[in-house]
This record gives sequence, C-alpha cells and structure tokens, in this order.
Amino acid sequence: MIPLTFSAEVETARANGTPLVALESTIITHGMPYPQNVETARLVEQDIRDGGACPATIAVIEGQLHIGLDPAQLDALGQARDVAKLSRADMAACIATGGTGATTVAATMIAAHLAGIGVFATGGIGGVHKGAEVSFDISADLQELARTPVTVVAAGAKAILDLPKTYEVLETLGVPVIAYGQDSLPAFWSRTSDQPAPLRMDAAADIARAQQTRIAMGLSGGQLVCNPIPAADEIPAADLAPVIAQALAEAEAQGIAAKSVTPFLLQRIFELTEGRSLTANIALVRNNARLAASIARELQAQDQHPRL
Ligand code: PSU
Ligand code: MN
Repeated sequence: MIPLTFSAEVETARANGTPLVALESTIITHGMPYPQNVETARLVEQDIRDGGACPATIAVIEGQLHIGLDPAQLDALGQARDVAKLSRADMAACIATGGTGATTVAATMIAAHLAGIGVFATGGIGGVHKGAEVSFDISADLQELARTPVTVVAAGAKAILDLPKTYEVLETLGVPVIAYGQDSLPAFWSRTSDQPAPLRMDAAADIARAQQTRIAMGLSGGQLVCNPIPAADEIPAADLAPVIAQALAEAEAQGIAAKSVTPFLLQRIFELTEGRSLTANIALVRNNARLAASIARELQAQDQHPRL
C-alpha cells in the first residue's frame, strides 16, 4: 500500500471533482530563502485557487507522503534545516525510514502520478550541468519526464545549466518540449533564448489534449511546457551571464558537488543580483501556476468529454 496523506483541502477537491495542480517542495527548502520561500508558496497556492483549481504541495514528512500541506506544515518545512532533497533514487528510502524530505521535480512527478494528478507547476527543471562531460551531473528530472505521465510547467531549464545539452537529452529521451506562446525556448530568468522551441502551443487545451493523446497511444512519460517569465519581471540574459559565470567559478573552487550544486548556485546568484533573481523567480513560478491551473481544468474537461 502506498502511504498517501491528503490535506483537508485536497481531500475536499477530490470529493468535489475540483482539478488539482501539484507543486514541489524543494523550491521551498533549497531554492529560496526564508521567509520569501513560504510567502511565495502561499501566493502560488492562491494563484492556483484563483485559476479554478486546487493546489497540492507535495513533501515527505516523518515518513508520510503528503499530497497537499496545511499552512502550519508549509511554514514548518520552510523553516526546517537539514531537510533531505528527494528524487527518484531516495524518495522510497525516506518514506520507509520515517524521514522528512522535500520533493524535487522528479519526486513530485512520481507523487503526483500516484495521486492521480496530471499537471505540476514549478520554477525551472533540473538538467545537464555545464561541464557535465566531466562531472556527469545530469538531473534525474530529465529521466522522470521520459517515464512519468505528468505535464510539468516550468520557465524552461534553469539558466545555470547547459541549455543546448539539456534540450538534446530531452529530445533523445523522447520528451515533448513545448514553448507556450512563442517560437524560442525561454531561459528561466529571461523570456527568450537563441534555442528554437521543438514545439509551440498557444492554448492550454492543446497542451492537455497532447498529454491525453500520448497516454491514449501508450507513450510513456510527460511533457515539459516552457512558459516565458512575464516581460515586466525578466532579467536580460546579458545581465545574468557574468553573475552565472562567477557563481559557477565559486562552486568549482569550493568543490560543490552532486545535490548541493543547484542550491549553491541559486543562493549565490540571489546574493550577487541583490535579490533581483529571487524577485524574478517568484514572478515566473506564479506565472507557471496560473498556466498549470488552466491545463488542469482542460485535462478534467477532456476527461469528461473524451475525443479519443
Ligand atoms: N525550480 C526553482 N528552484 C528550484 C528548483 C526548481 O525555481 O530550486 C529545484 C527543483 O526541485 C529541481 C531541482 O528538481 O531544483 C533540480 O536539482 P538538481 O539539479 O540537483 O537535479
Ligand atoms: Mn545533479
């Protein structure tokens, strides 16, 4: 038996047939400082409610896989120290040993699928790190997109990564990469990049229909929807390039490796941009939550009136 624990809000949504949107918790514990992390998590949840869906923030707390956190749990997680960062490899071990951990994109996809949730909003997925030809540091998020049937709404892969290699791997793995409303892929803090998007869609209904079609065809895996940050909130790529280069050089000099790389880089970029990267990160996650709510509504409407 899979030990899923639904929050009261999620339980009610399931009973009423309200569409659900999954949210990850690593962005709370490892992606943003307190208290902005908890404030952002609350705003994102409210954006989903305002969009006619129910938020389900996912985390492992004392061996229980929670689908939806109540406000006290969210606040406690946001302040907790030494919380594990869980992916496919260690999620079951954490549950089995009664541990507490935040779910990354990969782990959140697994939990969402177990809970019957088809769409999930985050900031940016993990991917192929710069220098991966030596370090082999490639996020488990990419494999998960190839295996688990959940549509993930992100602002692209995080710009600290090697974006061309990340999208090459996604192509190899057969993951649909869909830019929302534009022809180029967004680059997290920046709206555009010089990478053309493999697919473009302009409507949530099309994104939902494409996921349903994959499932009907027996194709495993989900979809990555790359939603550009709102224009008012973006940081031009040229402004960020030297900051990213400096953060990467410091990570290298300090021997930061494995799971610590992404949190270290995000924290240093936050400091080096004097908070501007965090403001942009908050804006893009909220924007992704709004699109995910529309996709959740479409998935549910299409379930009720199947075309396939
Ligand atoms: N999006 C953000 N901030 C984050 C993350 C996503 O805006 O901190 C997290 C996600 O949980 C993602 C993880 O799965 O970063 C990637 O970590 P890694 O590169 O170690 O796989
Ligand atoms: Mn990694």
